[in-house]
Amino acid sequence: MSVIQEAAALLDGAAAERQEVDQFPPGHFTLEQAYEIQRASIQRRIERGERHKGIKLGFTSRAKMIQMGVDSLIWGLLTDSMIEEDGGIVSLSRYIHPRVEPEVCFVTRRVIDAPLTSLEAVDYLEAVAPALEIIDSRYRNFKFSLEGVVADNCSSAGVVIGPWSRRFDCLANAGVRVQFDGRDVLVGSTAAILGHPLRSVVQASRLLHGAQMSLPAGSLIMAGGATAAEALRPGLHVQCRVGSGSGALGQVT
Ligand code: OOG
Ligand code: MG
Repeated sequence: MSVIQEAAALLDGAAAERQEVDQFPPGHFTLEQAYEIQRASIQRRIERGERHKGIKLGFTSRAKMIQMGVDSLIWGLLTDSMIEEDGGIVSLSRYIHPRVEPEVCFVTRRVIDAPLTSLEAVDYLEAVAPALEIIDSRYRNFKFSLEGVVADNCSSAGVVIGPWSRRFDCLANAGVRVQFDGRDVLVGSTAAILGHPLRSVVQASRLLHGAQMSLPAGSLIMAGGATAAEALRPGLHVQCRVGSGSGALGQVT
């Protein structure tokens, strides 16, 4: 087996078995190969019957870069099996050492197959929603290099999406608040996401173009965490609110 297929099988197996693995030695593969590993590992899920659902961006905020010690924008692929229900119960046994972080999610209304400008981005979007991402690195102790995390599909594991709306006007510098059992644990602003979450759509279009990929209409785009992530524990009630009052995008639980 090639380095690519071997790493893809290892990481896919780790996710499926909820078993953490050691990091690859430095220089084991390049960043370009890491994206190939990511695609090969998702291909294994597709062959098991999962469906492509869209993409996620990572390290679009300083808070996330600092927490994880990685300072480049990265992206990963979402499948339908990662979707958790808004207001539902998340079974932690599906994960290894899950953390949660506040995001916003877009759904596209047109195929994205060329780089977009910020002005064009909204035309390609059907709706936006407050969202929570559940990240779950397959690496031991949640520690990784840039190449390592990309190969591991950027720690993608779960996504919880709140109510959809076309309130794109609410996205500029909206307050983001995550509560665990009613107590604030993560507080920030949508402005932390590349200055404005719509820039994540612009970046997504560029990254897709660079990878010679397109995104069909109806795809999800997770904009990236607005704050650092916080570990999940059994029994927690987790709620995320984006915006407030007349500028509220809504909440997801
Ligand atoms: C990598 C994924 C980063 C984000 O929103 O910045 C990410 C990780 O932190 O494990 O999802
Ligand atoms: Mg994220």
